[in-house]
Amino acid sequence: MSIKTILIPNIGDVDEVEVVEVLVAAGDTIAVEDSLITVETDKASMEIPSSDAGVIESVTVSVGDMVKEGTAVITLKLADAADTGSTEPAEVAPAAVQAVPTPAPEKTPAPTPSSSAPVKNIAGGLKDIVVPNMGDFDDVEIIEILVSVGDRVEREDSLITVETDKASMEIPSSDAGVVKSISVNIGDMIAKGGLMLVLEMEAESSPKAAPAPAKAPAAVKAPVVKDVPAAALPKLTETAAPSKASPTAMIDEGGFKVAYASPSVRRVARELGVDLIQVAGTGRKQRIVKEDVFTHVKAVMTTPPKPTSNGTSLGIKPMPEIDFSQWGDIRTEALTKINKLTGEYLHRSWVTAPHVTQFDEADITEMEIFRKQLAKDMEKEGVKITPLAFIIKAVVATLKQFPRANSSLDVTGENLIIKDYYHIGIAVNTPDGLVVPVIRDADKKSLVELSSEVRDFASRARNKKIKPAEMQGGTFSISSLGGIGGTSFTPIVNLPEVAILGVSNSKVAPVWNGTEFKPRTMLPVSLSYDHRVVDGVLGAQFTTYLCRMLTDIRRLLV
Ligand code: CAO
Repeated sequence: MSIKTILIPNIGDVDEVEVVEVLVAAGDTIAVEDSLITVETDKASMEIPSSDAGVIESVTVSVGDMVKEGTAVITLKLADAADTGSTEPAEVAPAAVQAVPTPAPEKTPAPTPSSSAPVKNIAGGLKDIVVPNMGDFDDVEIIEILVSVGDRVEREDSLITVETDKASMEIPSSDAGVVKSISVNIGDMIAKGGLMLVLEMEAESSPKAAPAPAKAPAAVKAPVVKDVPAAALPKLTETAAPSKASPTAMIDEGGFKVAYASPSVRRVARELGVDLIQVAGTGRKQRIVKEDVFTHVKAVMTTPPKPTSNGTSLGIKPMPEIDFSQWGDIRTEALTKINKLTGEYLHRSWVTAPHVTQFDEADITEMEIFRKQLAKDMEKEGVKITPLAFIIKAVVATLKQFPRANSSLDVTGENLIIKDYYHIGIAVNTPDGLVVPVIRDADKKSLVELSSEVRDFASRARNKKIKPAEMQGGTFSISSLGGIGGTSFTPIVNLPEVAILGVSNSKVAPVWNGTEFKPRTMLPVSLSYDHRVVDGVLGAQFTTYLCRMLTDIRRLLV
């Protein structure tokens, strides 16, 4: 098997160029045309491909080396079966370094003047600036536009950056003047003669073209890719002083950031959907190398999303699909629309608000004596008075005492919106699922009105007659399972409210009054709250006050 040294080919007018990336390593198997290194001046970068296929024996250049035509890049154990045993150095065939035009027929071609004359002078000092001869390229893609309308450009200032899959280069202006209009967009394909922009010339014939302040130091005027002989493309020009306007540096000029990366890195970034502006470059002069793109992707993939005030993704892995029929007979029932909506809301609340639940018991013995009497009276009127109406009244009194529990966090999570109205949501169980109609201005309603409204909502909810507007605007919710049973439960806060009261089944229990046990009717309540807004002390104060109101309902009149 023969060994071949791959040398830098003729790269045009340039004496020396800097190696900014080494794209291969000893032991790599490469094919003909695989890129070996990226070299760069301040205006253009290109990849040097291999003229042969084989396994790399050694890499003889490093990042930062200055190289020129004839410099050895690698030694290659040739894959070629015709083993001559030769160890002669071999220069890459000039054709091999020519950048391969990017095939992208779907891209919109940039406008090309039909005239064979490359430059058209327009009366009034306007001039079309077109793409000069770029050698073998039919069409190249525009990846950056370096000027804006109104910019003053000097002759040789870079106007756009074009890129093939092997090289990128800047196209300079043939004239000085002020940019009147730009005729191309990023992503356009452009060829020789393609109109880039229109310049208002600085000639005497154009009195309007007042001299504008120079926008960049002389360094940006370094000559770049000129009319390039087709035989040795892409041409690299002599390395000038570092250019502040170079698109290959990470710059922020007028709020416009441009990444500093070679064509192959840009290609990888495009394939992975990575915005190079977000990537930190670790190469020389903060150049972005392929590893930087991979590191960025890895970091994004492995960093859990930051918690947000609106409870978006937590990065939890989805449940795997399980075939339950493997363990027995199954039936599949579709969730109702209400089930699905409720599920979404409850899930969002559950993962967004840190929940704490405070439990307490209210002695409602006296309240129940009064309620039963009232219920009997109101029965004739067709109104059913349950404990819930009393609980709503007591809740409103407690919210007035602790306004923080009648609030919402704003979307930034930095402000509390405290409401001076008391709209109480009541969880209603229906055959299709849970709905929460809202009793407006509960503070202004009597026990009878509250009872009637709860009945009306419950009946309309179960007959699907509740309007969406009737379920909006709540400031606090109550979920009463008291008519069903249970000793206590932990309701989920109905965001953007900050607290919810769960009511369980009251029972007569022996209660120690200091001297003896007495049978008392005890109502279990549980207050779940958003701990971002309500702290433990407030939670306990809330339930204590609420229970006191329910124990002595005369206090509700105060
Ligand atoms: N303790 C003991 N008994 C209670 C009680 C309590 N805390 N609350 C109500 N009761 C009694 C009532 O007095 C009534 O008794 P009678 O039939 O002897 O008069 C009986 O239980 C049934 O009451 P109700 O449930 O019809 O009326 P309500 O005003 O208490 O509740 C409503 C109305 C609409 C809230 C209720 O019907 C309902 O749908 N509750 C379910 C709420 C829910 O699904 N919560 C869960 C949300 S999270 O999944």
